[in-house]
Amino acid sequence: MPKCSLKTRILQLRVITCMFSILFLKAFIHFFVTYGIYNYPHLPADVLETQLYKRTAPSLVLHKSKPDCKYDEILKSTSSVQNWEVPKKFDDFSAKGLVNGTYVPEHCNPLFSVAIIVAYRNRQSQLDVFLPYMHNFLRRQNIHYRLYLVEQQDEKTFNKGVLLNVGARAALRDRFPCLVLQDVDLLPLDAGNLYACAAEPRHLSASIDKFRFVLPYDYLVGGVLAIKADHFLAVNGFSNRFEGWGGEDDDFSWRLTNHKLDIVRFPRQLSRYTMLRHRQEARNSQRRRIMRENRQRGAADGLSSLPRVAVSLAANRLFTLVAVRL
Ligand code: NGS
Repeated sequence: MPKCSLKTRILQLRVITCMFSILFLKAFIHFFVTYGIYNYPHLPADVLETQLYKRTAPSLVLHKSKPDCKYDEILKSTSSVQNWEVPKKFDDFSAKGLVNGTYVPEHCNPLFSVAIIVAYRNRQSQLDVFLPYMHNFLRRQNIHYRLYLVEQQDEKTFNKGVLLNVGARAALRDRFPCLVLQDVDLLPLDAGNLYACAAEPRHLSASIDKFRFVLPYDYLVGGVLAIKADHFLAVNGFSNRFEGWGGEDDDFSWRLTNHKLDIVRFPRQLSRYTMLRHRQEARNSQRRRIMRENRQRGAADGLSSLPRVAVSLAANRLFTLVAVRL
């Protein structure tokens, strides 16, 4: 066997070290470039309240004897739940003050009416955590709200866009000025994350534990989004064409941009969420094609072309059920 000279050995060692250094550097750069946005631009923390859209539903009865509700302390609150502290069971949950998923503060007149719309199917274990958690969270916020659970009750492929459009239609009929579109697997952790619309569409779930609390990309509006009812109408709601997982929210984001609407957010320390674990749904292999086609057609498909679906409304103490059969 030929013996390696010292020079060759050193050279070999250098090549290996060099290769490892390059690989390490590549991984390091990749981590920061593709990992998401840590310090995303947000509304100024000290003037959050001035940026919010103060409007209540015309049906809400206001009492002259009561003062207006206050929001400054809620917005300044630093109280936060750690994601591992989120209860998995609510044995002591009280539905006090709730009728059909609606809540009105008792001691003051709210300045915000918010319809919370949740597209849903077959995730009972998440719903069992979501409903009590959300009502406990929201009842502390001094807002008037109603929770619409829009359930797809057929065996066809899940169509979140259609469900959100149907839910929005119900909320618009109830003349809610602000809609919050919320995933059932997301729970807000910060008490200061006030469920209210801003002048521009507001992405609430900017900092999710699943993404290690960074925003994956700046045009993301999936998860939890608060949007004024008139903006939802102006962009023609969601596309009805996305079946299965993915794409409908990015398509909606494009609709917002196309209407020159900015996406605004609260600071990170008010925008944290925990995601309840679940199996990844089957991805819609057609989603990118549909997104391209929708852009060419200019959002003609949406709320205005909602397919004929069977819808029935039912009351439950914790939510208004909007049952949908496609
Ligand atoms: C993008 C999807 C969005 C989705 C987002 C986050 O890739 O619909 O991931 O998903 N866009 C497309 O597929 C085109 S998450 O990991 O939160 O389930 O909302």
